[in-house]
Amino acid sequence: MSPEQQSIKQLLQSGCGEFVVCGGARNAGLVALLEAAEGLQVWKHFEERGAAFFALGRVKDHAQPCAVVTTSGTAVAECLPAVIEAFYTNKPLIILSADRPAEFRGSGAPQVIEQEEIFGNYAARSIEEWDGHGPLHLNVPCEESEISAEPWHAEVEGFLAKRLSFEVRNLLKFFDDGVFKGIIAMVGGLEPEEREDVFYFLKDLGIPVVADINSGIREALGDLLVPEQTFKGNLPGRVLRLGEVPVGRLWRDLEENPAVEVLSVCRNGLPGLARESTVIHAEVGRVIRGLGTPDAIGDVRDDFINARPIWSRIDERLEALPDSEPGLVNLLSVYATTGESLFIGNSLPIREWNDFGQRETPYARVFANRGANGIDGQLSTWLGATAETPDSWGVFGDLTALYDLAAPAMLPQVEQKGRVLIVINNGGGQIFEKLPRLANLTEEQRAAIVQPQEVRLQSWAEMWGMDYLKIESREGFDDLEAGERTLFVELIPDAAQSDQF
Ligand SMILES: Cc1ncc(C[n+]2csc(CCOP(=O)(O)OP(=O)(O)O)c2C)c(N)n1
Repeated sequence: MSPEQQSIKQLLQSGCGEFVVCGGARNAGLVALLEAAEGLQVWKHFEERGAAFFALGRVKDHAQPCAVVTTSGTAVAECLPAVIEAFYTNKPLIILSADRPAEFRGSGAPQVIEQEEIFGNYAARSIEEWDGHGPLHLNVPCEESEISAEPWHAEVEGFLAKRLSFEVRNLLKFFDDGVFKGIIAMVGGLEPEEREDVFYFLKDLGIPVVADINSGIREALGDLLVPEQTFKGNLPGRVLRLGEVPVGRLWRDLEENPAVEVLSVCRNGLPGLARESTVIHAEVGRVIRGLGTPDAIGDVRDDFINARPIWSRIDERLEALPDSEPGLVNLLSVYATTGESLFIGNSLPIREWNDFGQRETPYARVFANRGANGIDGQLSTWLGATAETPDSWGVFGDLTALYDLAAPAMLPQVEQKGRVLIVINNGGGQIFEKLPRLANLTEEQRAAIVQPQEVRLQSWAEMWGMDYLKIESREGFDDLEAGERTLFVELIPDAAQSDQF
């Protein structure tokens, strides 16, 4: 058996039946083998960075491993950002890279780089070392031999991730140690299979909840949901964090307030804070199921009552400034409920959705990439995560979209019916305008960070065959109707209203 056949066999045995191939001369044998196989899903892309993010999206969609197949050289290095994202979110993303045979190493021969340990601590380096959760890198030395194109039948075996251990004792203790100074839950991104358990658990506890849009439960929480502004200058004694690190300001404030006790239950086992706190490293749903039905705690500090006037002030302002960025995001959040899935790309839209999005109707499926907070590869991940889902909505900032301009190359291979790609074009990285630290900088200094831009995105839509709609006000939404092709919506908020808001 050739090294190519050997590596593919190993992947099939570990449950990987899906591949994103980026062709080259060195990996031609691997690509040809995969193309000739029956029973595998094979996607094609020319750009390895996007391909790796697309593969990560596939993992998010069906919770099975997916492999990117690259040629040798810098092609392998292009996968690093997606590998890092997969590492911090514990996703089985596999990089199958073709390498020159061992004797070429260090020779400086064409397209020979040090590939063996290129992903450092971010990826396991053999099937034996891999626990089935995070990234895996298989580097395959390939000879320049004959390429066989014989059809063959691929048998994919069941994916058996080796489960992580978990602990419920710490969680029980956290509640038993007294909650008289107030306890709240902060819920970051959750996996789809964790959502129901977390939702009923929080309902039983009855404590105030600050929930991110990518938790998937924000709109279902009803009165338990409080705006994070409730806790400005009024921090609770304890915070129970479930899932990924929450996106908003409140989590950052906890860094400077070590008196607030924080317990995190999360899949990557990382505290998300540089100061002391406690972590339970586990799948959130499993720990919660292990607890059984908890006793109700409720709101011990009137936080629910304090939340009401804040919600109504927000609603008043949304009405008064309808064409501001929050105003348009609010209306977008209503339209997006008609979709089958929602992906939100970068920090500012997530924060705006948390604070200003509608609070009544849950979304069918919600995704985001929040492992390493990169603005790279976001469109590619979205297309991978929703490749088979009609009526998928994706929301991105303008710089985030500009970062992944080649992503629509995958459109002909994915479901396009009812697909809506929204770019909030506010002319640069507006999240930086919100940072108090930057308020005192000169115009030039600020511009160097915000990176203002005036790119016209209509021609990008044309280039990739997408339908185009520009929306600059609430009324503009009347024309929003998705069709057979992807609809690209350029959402341009009124800058003056946004400032006023
Ligand atoms: C790969 C990468 N480079 C740089 C950053 C730093 N960064 C965070 S947000 C941001 C700006 C995003 O701008 P845009 O997509 O226009 O969204 P907006 O903030 O305007 O909503 C940048 C550059 C990052 N997170 N990831």
